[in-house]
Amino acid sequence: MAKKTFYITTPIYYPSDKLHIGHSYTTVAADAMARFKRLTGYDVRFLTGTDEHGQKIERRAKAAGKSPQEFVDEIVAWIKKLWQALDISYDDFIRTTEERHKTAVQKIFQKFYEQGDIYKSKYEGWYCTPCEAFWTERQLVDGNCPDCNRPVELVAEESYFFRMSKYVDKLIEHIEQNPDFIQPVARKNEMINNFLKPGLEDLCVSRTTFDWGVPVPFDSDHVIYVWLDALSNYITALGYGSEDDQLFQTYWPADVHLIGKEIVRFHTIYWPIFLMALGLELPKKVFGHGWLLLDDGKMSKSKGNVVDPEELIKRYGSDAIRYFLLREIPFGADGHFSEEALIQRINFDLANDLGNLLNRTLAMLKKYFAGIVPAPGITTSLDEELKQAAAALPGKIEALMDELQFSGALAELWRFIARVNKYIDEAAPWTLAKSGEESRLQSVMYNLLESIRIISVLLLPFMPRTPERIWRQLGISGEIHLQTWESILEFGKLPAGIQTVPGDVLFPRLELSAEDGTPVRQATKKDKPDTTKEVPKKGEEKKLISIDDFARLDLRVAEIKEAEPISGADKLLKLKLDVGGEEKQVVAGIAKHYSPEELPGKRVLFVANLKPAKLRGVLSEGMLLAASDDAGNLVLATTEAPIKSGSRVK
Ligand code: ME8
Repeated sequence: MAKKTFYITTPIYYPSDKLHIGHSYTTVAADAMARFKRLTGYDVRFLTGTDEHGQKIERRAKAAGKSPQEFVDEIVAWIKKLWQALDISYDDFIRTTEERHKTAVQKIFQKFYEQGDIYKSKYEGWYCTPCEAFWTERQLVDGNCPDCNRPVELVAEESYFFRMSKYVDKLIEHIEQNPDFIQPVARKNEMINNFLKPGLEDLCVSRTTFDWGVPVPFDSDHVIYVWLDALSNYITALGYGSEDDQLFQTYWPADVHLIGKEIVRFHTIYWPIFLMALGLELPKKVFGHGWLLLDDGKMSKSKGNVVDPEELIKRYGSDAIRYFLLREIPFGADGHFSEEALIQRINFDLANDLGNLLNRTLAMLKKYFAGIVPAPGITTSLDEELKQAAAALPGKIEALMDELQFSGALAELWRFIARVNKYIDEAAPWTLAKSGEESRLQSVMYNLLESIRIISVLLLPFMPRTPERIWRQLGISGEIHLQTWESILEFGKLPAGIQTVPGDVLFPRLELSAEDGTPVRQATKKDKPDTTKEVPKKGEEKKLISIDDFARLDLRVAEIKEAEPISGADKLLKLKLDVGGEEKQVVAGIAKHYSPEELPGKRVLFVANLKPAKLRGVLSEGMLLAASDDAGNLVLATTEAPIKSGSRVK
């Protein structure tokens, strides 16, 4: 039987500038969906590309001193590299400057003209060049573009017009009869109430005041309006209007056009009307997602490194970026992007929940079964509950993905990861090992490994690189049949007897460095799980730190040179220290225990790599170590015998 098809598209991007991380949002989401559908057995076609014509690009090229073609070629090459770095698995990349597209667009225009949908007249009105959109006086907001709020230009030129009004009633009927067509629902209501019900004006579909576009086939003074040109990409890329339209026959209508909310109008009004005029079916769904915002507003490339996708991928890796984009914001809503939020997701979700689960499990397996997957033994109701949760998971995730709820799907997967982590604590393998309950221990370890395998397969659409790293450690890297959707529908497909290979931590914990905002790894590769150590008992893990953690402290001997009170702060003293010839200033909460006079000359222990901070407006460049007891006594930590200031304390 032929596979079911699934055709998904992103918008085609303007190569007017390098893209920022917000642009990657649509494409990452579309890629996750395409991968999910491939995983679940669909014959997928995933299209993306670039929207290269129009006044905006022509002006940018001119400003850069390049021909438009030269200008777009460079940016398009950069965009393709970016998609590669983000593991975007598109099947086709269409450029509107390609012959296959231009010829088909001209045929479409010709057909409209011949059937009387297009007529020639004169356009007088407003034009927003950044949005490439026409507006009437009535639609402007404070004289600016209602979409992007930027100034508009008055345009008066001879144009061809498309008779939109002819199709309005049919479109309203279609939207009302197909509740899934425009998603989320709020956007559907906006289209009907704000644009369709008030009546549609005919649309200007050609321009004469610049050249960078597809020429109108029968009137070379005109180029085709860039949105008519661009929207057609969804069918020209399938060979519509060419001799070989096999792909079009196979994949049209699209299952979903994924787009940002500001271009919903073009995709749910103009595009369906053009399709109706061509006598073609409409896409099944148009989903308008929200925007990724910065704390100080809308994203733009001018905001620098924080939004530069290349830089972010270099710092954090593409899987972490993809995870953040898909997990952080419910698809449809606006959300905020910040590096702090990204690092939190990496530390909590990826390093703690997921990475730790793998490390703990493999460390225990090494200790109890020499790293070899055991056959399950005695089963309890605790195991049954875990297996049921695992069995229900693929179905739940599929339902959420069908609603394009990426964040919900990941939340569901992470609920299961939390469940498995809790299972470790509940089943307490270390207790089973101590009391010699071998058969029970086998079951627990097996269930953990099989759960991790299920998790890894479900991660594939979202984070395409991480599963392979997990499979290598599980020892199933080449075992394709253990990496499929079918293999996770039933619990227990992981064969016993496999030798696991514990490796690097999946996601080292990170923190933002104070100086330039670049992330610092808190853990290093050397933190590979040390499987020779006792597995800590429940509750103990959090209290212990490794020698590497301790080594991150820069402790020094310092000599107090001066001390003085801080006015208005009766607990604080301002101290001047000598640390191996370097002067440091510290604010210390010791005024109740030491008078300023008795301090100079004391050699104390000083934390030299603490982030500087201001206390009561006074700069403090570190911290003194002191001991205090429950009775409220406090003494400074000093060296047992005199030693040079600046000496390292280890
Ligand atoms: O609109 N957050 O191209 P484009 C989320 N060429 N999404 C964002 C975003 C942000 N901060 N900034 C941009 C065009 N996007 C047309 C499309 S389709 C026939 C023609 C999304 O390069 C935006 O919503 O301006 C849109 O979906 C996509 O990036 C491309 O934007």
